[in-house]
Amino acid sequence: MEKALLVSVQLKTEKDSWRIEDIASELEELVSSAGLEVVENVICACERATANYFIGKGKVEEIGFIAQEDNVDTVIFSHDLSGTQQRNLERVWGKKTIDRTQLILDIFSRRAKSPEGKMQVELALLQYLLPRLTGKGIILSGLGGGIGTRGPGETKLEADRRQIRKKIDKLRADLKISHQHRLTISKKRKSNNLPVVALVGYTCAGKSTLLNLLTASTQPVSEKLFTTLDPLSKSLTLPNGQNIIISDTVGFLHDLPHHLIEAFKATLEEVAQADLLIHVLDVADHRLVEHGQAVLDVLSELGAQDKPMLVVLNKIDLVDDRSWLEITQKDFPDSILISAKTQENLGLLMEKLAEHFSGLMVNLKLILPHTRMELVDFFYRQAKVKEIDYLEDGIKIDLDISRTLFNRIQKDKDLKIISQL
Ligand SMILES: Nc1nc2c(ncn2[C@@H]2O[C@H](COP(=O)(O)OP(=O)(O)OP(=O)(O)O)[C@@H](O)[C@H]2O)c(=O)[nH]1
Ligand SMILES: [Mg+2]
Repeated sequence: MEKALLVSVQLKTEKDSWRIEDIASELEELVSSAGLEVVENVICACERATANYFIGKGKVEEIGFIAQEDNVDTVIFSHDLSGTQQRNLERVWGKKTIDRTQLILDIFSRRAKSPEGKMQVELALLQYLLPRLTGKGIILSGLGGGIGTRGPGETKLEADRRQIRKKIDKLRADLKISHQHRLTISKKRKSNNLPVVALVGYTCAGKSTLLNLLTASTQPVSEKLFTTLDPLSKSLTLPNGQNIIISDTVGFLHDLPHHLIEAFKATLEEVAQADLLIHVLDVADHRLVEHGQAVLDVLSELGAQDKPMLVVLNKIDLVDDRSWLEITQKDFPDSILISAKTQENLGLLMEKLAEHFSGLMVNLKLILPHTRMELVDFFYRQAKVKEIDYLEDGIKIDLDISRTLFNRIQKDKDLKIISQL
């Protein structure tokens, strides 16, 4: 297993509400999720970043010594490094040195399965690399063919930049096409008039576990960060008979690299288009409040900060002190406590969802001719049939149906509506 030495930096000049211990522990989780072994995590408090090495000379020496002693393969920084800083540190230490953004990009590129996911990661990676090119040759492994030949009079650096910009443009154009395709699908869905609920939240909060439970799906889940990259939508029938679409998306993170959010905007369209967001939080994590804020920050970047939101405090099975749970719940207005693992309060969540959408439902009592059995089937599938009587002169049905579906069928001349509430 590749051995990693972590450098978690706290800059006095930086306005970040996160405690250094939390920044350090999250970096460890990221590194383990990337499949590396953490041998040591050095915490550095610095006045400000230096141009040459990011951290002070003394620290550079100390870390170099530890890196040799522990025989580490890679040094990983909690902060982004410039190309110069990265090269200087690699030269002094003789070790591969990367930053948090590169680490996250690496995790994403390993996890990306769909063609769209892969293109998005590649776009983010190239945008990260572009300002860091030096002309001395940067290894663009796995980027499909590397960098092409130079035109007359061009320096190597210019040629590299030109090639990368070309590739970025091509990726953007290709992503636009797949985005269009996605929009067509979601328009189709909208024409079915089903409300869309998007699961959002910090990575590892339990979004996919909850989706699996609610819709009997088999979306992969794991304790590693960023398990889900590709969105998945499923249908779900609420207790009031309302059918909805529920979708799972990529998890968020504190200080998520901007390029990555940009590149994933198309996938995150599900979130921007949703009628309701379910914000899933891991109530057993002591960084709960910070996680919640990080999610709200990403939602603002997506322009989805004002969407109706239901806060779900998940993993209550991991908290023994129930009174602490009640106190925590008060910090999140309108939240509910659940466990996607033990299924505690799952019914309550379903009721809350039904309540949210109940304004969209209408109760009908009607009579249908016996020749319209397919409509009875339709009601069983798309609405909630409360009572049905097969009478001599027709089929009498009492049902709750969504207002949008009702609008679609109400002009049917075979329908005799007795009452509508
Ligand atoms: N104890 C406990 N564990 C849970 C619960 N819900 C989810 N987990 C675990 O938490 C880990 C993360 O769950 P996921 O469903 O993969 O989380 P996610 O939010 O989809 O994560 P990303 O896809 O990375 O964004 C897994 O190991 C789950 O088994 C819960 O209610 N209780
Ligand atoms: Mg997931």
